[in-house]
Amino acid sequence: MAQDVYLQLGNIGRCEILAPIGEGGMGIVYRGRHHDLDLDVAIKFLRSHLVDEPQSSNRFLREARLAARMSHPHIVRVFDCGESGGHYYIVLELIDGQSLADQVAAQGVLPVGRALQITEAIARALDHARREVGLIHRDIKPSNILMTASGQPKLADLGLAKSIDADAMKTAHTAAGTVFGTPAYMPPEQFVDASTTDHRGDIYSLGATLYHVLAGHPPFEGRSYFEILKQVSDGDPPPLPRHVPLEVQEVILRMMAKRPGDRYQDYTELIESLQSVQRLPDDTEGPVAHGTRTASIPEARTTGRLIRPASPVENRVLIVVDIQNDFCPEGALAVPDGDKVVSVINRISRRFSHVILTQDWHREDHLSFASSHPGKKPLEEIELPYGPQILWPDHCVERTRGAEFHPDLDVEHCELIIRKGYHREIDSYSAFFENDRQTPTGLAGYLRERGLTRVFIVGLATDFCVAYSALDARRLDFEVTVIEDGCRGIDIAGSLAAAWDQMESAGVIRA
Ligand code: VGL
Ligand code: ZN
Repeated sequence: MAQDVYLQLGNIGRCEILAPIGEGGMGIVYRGRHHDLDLDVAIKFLRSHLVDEPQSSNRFLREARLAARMSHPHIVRVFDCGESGGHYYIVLELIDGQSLADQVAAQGVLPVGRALQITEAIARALDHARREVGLIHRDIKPSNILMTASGQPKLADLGLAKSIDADAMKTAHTAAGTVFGTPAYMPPEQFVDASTTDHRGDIYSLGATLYHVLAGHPPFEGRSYFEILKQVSDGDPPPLPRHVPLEVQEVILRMMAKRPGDRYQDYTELIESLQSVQRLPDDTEGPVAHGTRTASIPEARTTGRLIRPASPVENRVLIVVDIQNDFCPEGALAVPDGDKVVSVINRISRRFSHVILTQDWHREDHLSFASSHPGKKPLEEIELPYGPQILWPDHCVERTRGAEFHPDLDVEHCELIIRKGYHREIDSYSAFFENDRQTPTGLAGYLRERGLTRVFIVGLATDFCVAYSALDARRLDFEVTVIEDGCRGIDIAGSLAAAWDQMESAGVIRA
């Protein structure tokens, strides 16, 4: 028996070998006692069949060297490493508890607050490791998080870690195209090529770990590697238990976004988010936005689960925003060259089998009209109960010619018209949420139910209804492309450039 071999050794380095305590991918772990330090330790041996592969033994010792350069309360410490009589070993801090995986298996799912604390602690450990030694772990999962008896999580097993640190690079190489890790927790990009995975891959796996401790099982399961791979690249994890607040589910979905660019981009951002959901549910209501006009569009406060349904054959939809007479030259709220987009949109629409039109549709005494507020002029801003509102000239009054679609707009296969702004008290720029930024129009539900996940937007005006719609669609986890040629803007005090900036940083594709 392989384990007996080590027990029979009795000693290695400065340590006495006491009893086997566990096994990992590359190694077998024993409890031991360090003579000089007068300390109980863990001793990890490189599996005997790997000892003769120089690559494995190098990688094994590299793990020790990387870890030895770090000192963090949530990273397992390394005391020593070496080779003796053909055995490679690492002497580690002994954790007197079980792994998070064992704990969940034995005691069931963790309370949400506890799960978030642990996740935050590991995020801090990863942030530290990344800053100190440029480390990317690449195998974050519940069995690699050890829990001390007093409940402190410690990140373990840097066996697959890579360092992007320049001099570590010379010794530490993962050949391009190499794939490894634990599939159920691995980000899609790591299946393709582990050598190019960056810290956002760890953020994904930490999200999958958080999912596991809240659900009691990994986000993706399958009978084979390829079954899991398929799920990881195309599927959505099954819904989390109902007691997990939606805000927490949203954090997990963002950590586990398929595309690294859609995840938290760094640990600071992630930790902030983890902290803000730990403060739920008492103080989630931020103050209502007040006062001064800003160039930035307020974020939609969504409820509802951000989960995409199964994909139909054609999952693209074109949303044509407000191509109405009042937004074209000679209209009441004319957008410069607004009518120039009509022929462009007619042409583009033929390449879509799903087209939706939106229609600005106001009562004649609508509160977004300056004329409804004595003494106020268009483009002034006022405060309505839901927040700031720019005042406009009367436009798109229901059943008037100004509210009609441009006569040349030719989209005979339009399947839905979404009207917005039809209540006197509230305006709606976005096709998804009214200007209180929380009342849904129903469009997201329509798109989701029909599996239309790739949204393309054209129309008027780029910096208002188009930009609001695009940002909300991104926030709701749709893929969004705004086709510039099919849009024109109003541009009040730099609003057009600001809208593009905001759209691009939200991940809207500018085509
Ligand atoms: C719009 C201002 C007021 C738009 C609608 O379609 O962009 N802008 N109502
Ligand atoms: Zn309007």
